[in-house]
Amino acid sequence: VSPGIQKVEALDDGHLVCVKWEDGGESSYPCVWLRDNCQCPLCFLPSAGARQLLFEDLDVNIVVKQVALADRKKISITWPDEHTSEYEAEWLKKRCFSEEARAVMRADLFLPDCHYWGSDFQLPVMPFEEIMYNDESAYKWLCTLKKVGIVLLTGAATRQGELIRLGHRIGFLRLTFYGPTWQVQDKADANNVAYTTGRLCFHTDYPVLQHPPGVQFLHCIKQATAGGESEVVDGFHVSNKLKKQNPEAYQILSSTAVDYVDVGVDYCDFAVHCKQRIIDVDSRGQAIRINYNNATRDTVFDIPAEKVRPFYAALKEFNDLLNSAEHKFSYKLKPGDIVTFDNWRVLHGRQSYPSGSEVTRHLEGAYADWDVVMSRLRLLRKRI
Ligand code: OGA
Ligand code: NM2
Ligand code: ZN
Ligand code: ZN
Repeated sequence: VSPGIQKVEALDDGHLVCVKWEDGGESSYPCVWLRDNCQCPLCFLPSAGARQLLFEDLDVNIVVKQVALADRKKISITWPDEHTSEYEAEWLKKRCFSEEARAVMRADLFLPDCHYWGSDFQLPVMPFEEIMYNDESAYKWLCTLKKVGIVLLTGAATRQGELIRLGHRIGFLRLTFYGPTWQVQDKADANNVAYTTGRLCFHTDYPVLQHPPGVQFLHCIKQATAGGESEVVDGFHVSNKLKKQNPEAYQILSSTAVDYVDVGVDYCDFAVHCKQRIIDVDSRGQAIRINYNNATRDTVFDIPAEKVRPFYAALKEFNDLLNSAEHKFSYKLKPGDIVTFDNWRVLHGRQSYPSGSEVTRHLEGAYADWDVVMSRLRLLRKRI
């Protein structure tokens, strides 16, 4: 509950409205923003929670004509054209432009809090059915997935279809050229290296897509007796280490556009090409997405020849760090396990396993977008 308003006044020749709170704090709101965000039924469509006011109809140099305290919990503004707007104290408080208030809002919306881990890590485990039926458990699952990057769900049935159910639980799955869900098993004429019995070194899935899937689910239906163990590593943690230990390698990997390719037939025929930086960074140079699959890295490499060796040297530094004993965590999926992880952050791999005449190992996989997962997380938080 926000404090009441003690006083409101226009400043800066009417370009700014200053609110003095009863708790002693102060917030300033630019008038152009206030007019833009008028909540009246002409300017705002409450059923859509969306602005109806057209940008064309906004005067970006607008000033207030009059500002008044309607009551301790509301201010009202009259604009030069006599349009009036009201703003609730709580609504204003939430939208305060101070650095601290914005940091609170940002954290609340996007949960940027990130717990790094290495080989000594305790893999978070939760029962699958519990997250399916209990909202608090589902909320905890998604919060941990966001913060830690990986959660193991246990006790699912050992048949196909459990990931479809999980998809309904969050909203919907991400369809790709490998289908709504896909079967990781040894296949004749495999259209992907994942569909062999071979070892997969650390990778993120599908960097060949412009917007790689944010979240991955792997449901173990059948596990190989020997081999087939899983490995994971915290790509953000390792990227940070690389940045400290070898800034030049970090610079190369976070700036070089690497070509990826995937051509074949599965759900339908496809010829996908994309350029991605292996370490994608934000404006402050912080890693925000790892795009690395050695199998789909193209033979075409669209960089000048003299940059090729330095690139390989940089990638070797990164790959070595990913595989160092202090960073990687190993485990073996059991039938009924579903590993859920952040495919933008956590790199995964598997050991090879013997091939047989029958299927000796079978995982069902699926993807979801972070938008869908975060949406469900926020709704669950509101509900519980
Ligand atoms: C994949 C994959 C892991 C495994 O299919 O992309 O990484 O354990 N599979 O088979
Ligand atoms: N599969 C597992 O980038 C990739 O090709 C990842 C995708 C085949 C759906 C593998
Ligand atoms: Zn209005
Ligand atoms: Zn994979």
